[in-house]
Amino acid sequence: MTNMYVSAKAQQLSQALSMGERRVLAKCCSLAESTRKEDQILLAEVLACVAVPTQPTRRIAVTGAPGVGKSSIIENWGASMLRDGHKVAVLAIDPSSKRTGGSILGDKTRMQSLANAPDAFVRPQPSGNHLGGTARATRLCIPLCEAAGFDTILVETVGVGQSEVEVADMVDACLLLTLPTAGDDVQAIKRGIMEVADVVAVTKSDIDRAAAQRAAAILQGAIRLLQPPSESWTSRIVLANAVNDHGLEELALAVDAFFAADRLDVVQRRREHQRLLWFESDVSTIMHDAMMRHERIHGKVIEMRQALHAGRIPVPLATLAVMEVVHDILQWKDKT
Ligand SMILES: Nc1nc2c(ncn2[C@@H]2O[C@H](COP(=O)(O)OP(=O)(O)OP(=O)(O)O)[C@@H](O)[C@H]2O)c(=O)[nH]1
Ligand SMILES: [Mg+2]
Repeated sequence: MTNMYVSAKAQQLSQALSMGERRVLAKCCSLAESTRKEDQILLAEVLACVAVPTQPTRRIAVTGAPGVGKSSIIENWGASMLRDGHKVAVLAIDPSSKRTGGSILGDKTRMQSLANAPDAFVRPQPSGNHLGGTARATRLCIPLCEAAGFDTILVETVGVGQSEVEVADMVDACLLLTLPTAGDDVQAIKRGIMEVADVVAVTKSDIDRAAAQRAAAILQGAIRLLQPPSESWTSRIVLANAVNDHGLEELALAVDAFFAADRLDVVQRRREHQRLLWFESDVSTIMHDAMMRHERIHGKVIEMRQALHAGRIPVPLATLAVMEVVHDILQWKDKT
């Protein structure tokens, strides 16, 4: 696929990775989180070497408001998948805390049995210093986990704003968890998550089953209104809880149906599209960074920001001023 030079170190790492060596997987995940150029090069080489998994893999986002029960469901559902012979990796994104911070440690203890199981891998994703930093690392960790033999990758993300939209573009299926309270349903619908949810689980159904059933009915109606009818998939609503595990089987069945053999080409096409989106987004990031490092462009942007702030200039004019500098510089480069 590629004729790039691959160092002996990258070959060693990719070999160890395909043997399923957990310490090497953890090391590669650290490379994915690193912003150092040498690390990024090494990781790109590793990913270029690893073989495509022979069995189809499943990439699933588990999303929902803070405290809705994501980690608890993952722990119990994960355990049942392990019993069925799956190998499960969990990438837990937490935008609110740093590597050593509060709720990540909470997650580790909440997902204790998964974290200790030989066929599971739990990796908290430290929040990046800049927006999109976490998404970048998670996106890279998914193929790393697959290379190490994990067939099911669960990405736990707190359902607040941007992280949800970003995560939908790196997984095959989105599982949305929601509480059985009317307020929460409306919130979920408003925030537009319903459009991308492939399976919706009403959580903590042990507390008030009747309320959970009512919430499920409301959500069913909302989905019919919000999602364009699709021949290939109609979103499913299930009840679930992590106390008596009632409903977990329906949840698992809904996800299994999403990944049924006759739908694998749909999943494959979605991944192809995502690869291009990933590339486009990386390209605009490097272009932007490179341009902003140029003294004249940077100076003009700062100048225009100040002018806008002071109300001295309308936005279109400020934009044109920056564009003029960019064009000038590119033309000048063309002539040399
Ligand atoms: N009654 C009941 N409580 C639950 C259930 N699932 C989770 N909880 C409790 O709800 C709290 C939050 O659960 P978590 O699994 O940590 O929720 P989360 O969505 O991962 O939370 P964050 O990662 O912090 O956003 C914990 O105190 C759990 O014990 C459930 O099905 N029933
Ligand atoms: Mg959690």
